[in-house]
Amino acid sequence: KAYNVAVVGATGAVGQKIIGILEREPFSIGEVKLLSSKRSAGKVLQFAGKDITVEEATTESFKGIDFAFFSAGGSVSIKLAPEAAKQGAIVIDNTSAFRMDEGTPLVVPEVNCEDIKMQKGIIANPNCSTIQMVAALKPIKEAFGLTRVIVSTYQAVSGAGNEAVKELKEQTRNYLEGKEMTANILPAGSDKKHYPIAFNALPQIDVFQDNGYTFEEMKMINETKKILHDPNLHVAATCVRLPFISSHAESVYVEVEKEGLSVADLHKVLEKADGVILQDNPSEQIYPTPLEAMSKDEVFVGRVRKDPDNAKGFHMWIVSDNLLKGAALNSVQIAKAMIKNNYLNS
Ligand code: 11C
Repeated sequence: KAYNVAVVGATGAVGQKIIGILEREPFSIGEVKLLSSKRSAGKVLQFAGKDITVEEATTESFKGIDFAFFSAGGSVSIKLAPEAAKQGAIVIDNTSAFRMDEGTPLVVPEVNCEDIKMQKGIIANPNCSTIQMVAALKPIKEAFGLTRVIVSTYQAVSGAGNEAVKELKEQTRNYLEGKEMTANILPAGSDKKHYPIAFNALPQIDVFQDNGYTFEEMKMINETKKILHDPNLHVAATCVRLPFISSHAESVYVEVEKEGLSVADLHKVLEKADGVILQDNPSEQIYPTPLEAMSKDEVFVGRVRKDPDNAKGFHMWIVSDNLLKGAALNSVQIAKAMIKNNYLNS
C-alpha cells in the first residue's frame, strides 16, 4: 500500500527535514500535501524532483491523508490536529500541545514503541533534547535500573527555528565587523527581553515557569518520566543555548540501581542499543561533537565516566542532530513503526 502524507509546517526547519526524510522513501508514499500558514502558502517546494505548491492548512486539508506530520507550532496543532485525526489521518505532532495528555502516546520508537497502540489519532513526538537523552537512558535503565538523572544541555540555535539561525549568522557577521549586534528572537521569541547568541551562552530556552525552571527544562523532566514509564525517576535539567547551528549536546549524570558497575558495563549496553553509536575513547580523543553529528541519524554517546564519589553514579555526553532524531526523523520513524508492526489497524 502507498500512504498519503501531509506535512504541516512544510516551509519550517523541521518540516523541511521531514520532506527530506520522506524523499528517502522510508515507506511507500502516494500523495504528498505540503501545508503551511497563509503567509507561506503559494511557495513552490520540491518533493522527489517534482514541484509542489504549498497550500494553506485548513480543516479541509486532510481528507484521504494517512499520516499528517505537524510542526507548525502548538496553536496550529491544537486547532487542526484533532480535525485531521477525525478525518482518519494519524497525526504525528512535533509540538508540545498534546505531549503530556494522558491518552496521547509520547513516542521514541527505540524506547517505547508499544505505547503507539493506545493512540486515538494523535501521537506526540517528544522534545528534541528529551529524545536523544532517553535513547541512551533506556538501555541503561533496562540493564541496571535508573534512579536519578541530572542533565545540562548545550543546545543548537536551529532548535529555535530558521529565523534564529539567521539571527546568529547576522550577529556573528556584525560582531566580526565591529558593528552592533541586535537580538530579536533568542532566548525566547515570546519573551520580553532578547540577548545576542553570537559569542555567548544563554541559560534560558523557552519561557520561565513559576518554579524557576524554563519550559524546555520542564519538558525534559516531564517527558522523560512519561516515556520511560517512571513517574518516580528523579530528573533535573538546566538547558542552555550556545552559538552553533545544529545538534544538541548534553552532559548527563545518571545514578543506577546496581552497584559496582564499570564504564565497560555501560559501554556494553550502549553499544548494543538501537539507534545509538558509542564514540568513547579518551586515549584517542574520540568523543561526539555537534558538528560531527550534524545530518546524521543516530544518537552519539561518549565521555562515559564513573562518579569518583558515588558507586552508582556515571557521567556521559550525548549528542544528536536536533532536527533529525530530535524531530523529523523520529516522527517518520513513528509512522514507519506503525506500518511495520501493523498498529494502523488496531
Ligand atoms: C529548542 N528544544 O531547542 C527546543 C525546540 O517542544 O518541540 C523544540 C521545541 C519542542 O529550542
